[in-house]
Amino acid sequence: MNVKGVIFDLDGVICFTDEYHYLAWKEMADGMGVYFDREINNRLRGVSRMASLDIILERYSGPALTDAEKESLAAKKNDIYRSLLSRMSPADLSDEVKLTLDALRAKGLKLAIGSSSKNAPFILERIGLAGYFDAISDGNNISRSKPDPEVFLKAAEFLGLAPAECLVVEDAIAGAEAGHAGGFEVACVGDASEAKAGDHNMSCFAQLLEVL
Ligand code: B16
Ligand code: MG
Repeated sequence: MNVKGVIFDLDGVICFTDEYHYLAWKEMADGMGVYFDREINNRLRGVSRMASLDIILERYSGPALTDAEKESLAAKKNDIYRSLLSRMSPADLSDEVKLTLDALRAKGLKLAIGSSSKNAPFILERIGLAGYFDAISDGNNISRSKPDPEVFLKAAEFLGLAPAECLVVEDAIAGAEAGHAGGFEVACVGDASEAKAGDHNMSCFAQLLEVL
């Protein structure tokens, strides 16, 4: 592989905010009497905020909600989520991830974030990685969510590289699909690796040093 850049998904790859997403959606769903559990939460991985709300509302049986009401529910969840995120600190960045990132950079690779999250800059700041990446493409600069490849295509563009020159690293099946749809080679960890959704299905993040 002639890789010049690596594009990392954020949640589930660089750090783990699943539990905070779960707690925030749970509080919102409980408030409206809608059943929500961790199994449903697993379906939200890599999925945009509004698409996540639609999945949660599959269990809702009240009067039809207007777009404004849905926006307000998503905003309520996001307020709870951000107050939980503010508890994060550089201790939430593992040594394995930080040392691997540093080693990839030392090989001369450009490093970018490709995340569906509109909270990506805040999360990076909390874990001590503000200003670390060469480019950030996130939920604030895209109009279509994974499995659409837009977020990764923008990340490659921001790096000044072609998709064929970049490796995408993902934990979600929708994210691996997005990478392939954009013409990227994909390395997976977590759920996506177990489902063998990547070209490289790794057992840990540090295995990237064997792939690259
Ligand atoms: P927000 P990633 C994704 O981040 C999360 O996996 C997903 O659960 C979340 O709904 C989505 O970001 C949007 O997040 O509400 O913060 O904009 O995995 O693409 O880094
Ligand atoms: Mg993810």
